Amino acid sequence: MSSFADQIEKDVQSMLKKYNAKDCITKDEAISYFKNSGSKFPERNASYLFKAMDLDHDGKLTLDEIRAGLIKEYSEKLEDTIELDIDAFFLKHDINKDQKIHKKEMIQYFEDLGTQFPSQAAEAIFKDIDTDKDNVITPNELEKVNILQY
Ligand SMILES: [Ca+2]
Ligand SMILES: [Ca+2]
Ligand SMILES: [Ca+2]
Repeated sequence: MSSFADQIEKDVQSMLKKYNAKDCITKDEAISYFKNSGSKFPERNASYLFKAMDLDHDGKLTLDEIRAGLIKEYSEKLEDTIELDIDAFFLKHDINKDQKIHKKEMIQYFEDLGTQFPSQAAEAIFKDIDTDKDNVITPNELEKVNILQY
């Protein structure tokens, strides 16, 4: 099992615990959870939750439904993070703002940083990211790598 799947299982279990439920969450359990947690609109909150997660509309959230809901939530967050990272990367390196990072720009960046070997540093990054080897990094190419390390 991957760590992602482990995390989802953990979250499913802690959600059941939170709602004081056994193997599925009923609407009543959700309402009383929101009541207990001090929500002003417990019923409305429960309705939102069920609208988002109760895929077969039977008024119960089964383990599979909770799982699917959590996975969706995670992947949306993940996508947001990746987009933010790509934006930040371009802000940092795309000096002439043409939405492409030319090798010159990357070298410039490392020169400004005072890196000892700016072209080698740029070269190393292009080797990883510039998959079509045209010496230009595009947003598409960035999407395919984990840029957190750069
Ligand atoms: Ca259901
Ligand atoms: Ca550019
Ligand atoms: Ca390229």
